[in-house]
Amino acid sequence: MIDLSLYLIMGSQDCLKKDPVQVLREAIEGGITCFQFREKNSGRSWSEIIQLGRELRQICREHQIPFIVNDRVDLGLLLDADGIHVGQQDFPAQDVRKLIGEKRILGVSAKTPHEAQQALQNGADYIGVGPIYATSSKPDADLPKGPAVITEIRQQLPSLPIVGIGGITPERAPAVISAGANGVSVISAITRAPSPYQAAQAFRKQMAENTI
Ligand code: FQP
Ligand code: MG
Repeated sequence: MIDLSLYLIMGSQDCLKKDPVQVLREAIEGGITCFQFREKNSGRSWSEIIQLGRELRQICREHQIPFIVNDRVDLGLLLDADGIHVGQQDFPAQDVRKLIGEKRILGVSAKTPHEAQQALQNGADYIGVGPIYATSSKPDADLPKGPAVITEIRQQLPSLPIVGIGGITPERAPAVISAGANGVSVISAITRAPSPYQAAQAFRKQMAENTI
């Protein structure tokens, strides 16, 4: 399995005035281990999204960072992504698996142990569980659940890779890992930081020093 320990999710809508290409470069330099391209309500045209996707894909390839595409199987296949991430309202996981084959990674969002179990049955390679804390990056997010939901899922599914998502900061990351997650997924904490490089480094440092 891929290294999910510090999983950056980003689209141009998350970068304010910064260039997403630059944010990704800095984040990779700072130590992210996985990347998801999630373009949502950015106002960009499809041809602009595809062009940006190609650039980000290339950077990930150069640095051997897994490149996952959010929601869109067509975009993911076009960009030769390493994987696709879908939520409960998206294309059904088992159908995504049929479209992407066995070699590409399938990530599925799960909010409860039941959804986690279903995701595994439907072919998920990992699940994203959240929101753990309150988030500003996703206006339609549910209420925060706290790290305990990860522990609950971990008890039922001992070997399923889990990444926590939603409002995770460097300071909160150790609690998410200690609850049983393999990694943390972040948007704002890196994309909106004055230095995405330093923000990614801060995550690495906190997780190295405060988890066993
Ligand atoms: N977990 C992860 C990951 N990535 C995500 N994009 C989500 C959860 C959320 O469909 P979804 O997925 O509920 O919302 P959206 O499409 O707006 O992102 F595990 F990869 F961290
Ligand atoms: Mg989705």
